Amino acid sequence: MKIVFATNNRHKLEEVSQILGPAFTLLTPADCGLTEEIPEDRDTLEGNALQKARFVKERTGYDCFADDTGLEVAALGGEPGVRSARYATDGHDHAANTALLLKNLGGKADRSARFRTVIALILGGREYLFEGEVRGEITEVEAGDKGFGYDPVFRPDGYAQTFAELPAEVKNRISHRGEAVRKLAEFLRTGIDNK
Ligand code: ITT
Repeated sequence: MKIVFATNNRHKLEEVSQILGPAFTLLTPADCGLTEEIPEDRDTLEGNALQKARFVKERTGYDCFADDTGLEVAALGGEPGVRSARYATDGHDHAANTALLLKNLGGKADRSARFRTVIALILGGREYLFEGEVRGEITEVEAGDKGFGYDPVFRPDGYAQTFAELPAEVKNRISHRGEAVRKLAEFLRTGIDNK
């Protein structure tokens, strides 16, 4: 099955295509001739995921899905949350975002956090949402060079290593995105929304 993934993040593209496996071929906005930046200025993950998917559907005519993900840190009142990509700057500066997170958490005893992903799918004129989350802790220092974004400082519950130290297969098996993408895949295969 061919489906358009409304993302400009190549790390996400790689993860999602690994999770979906060979039965699905993912097309990017660029593959559909769309080079404009995809807007994401809503104040919830659901709002942003729908905004991205609707933008690509309107511009290209293709059914598609989009992922919006946030890191929610308890001691920071759920921040950076929906602003995870733009926490430190207007851009997607992963190093600056991570440094700011560690600084803001300095001295706090509670380092619990979760990643949450919302996927919006537009198919046959209808919209569907799928969610996934993983709970864990923000480490004191960065560790590992796999993954992307906040992975070097996120240690999932039940593991001694960060997402950036764990093999991609392990991250994909237990992650926020893994859970949401498997729900999406199940729906695409069977037509049953098990959200
Ligand atoms: P899109 O083109 O799909 O919008 P994006 O990078 O803007 O890509 P999001 O807004 O969903 O993606 O993600 C917000 C930020 O959260 C992202 O820039 C990363 O820094 C971080 N992030 C998302 N998923 C992550 C993951 O699995 N591990 C670590 N950090 C992640």
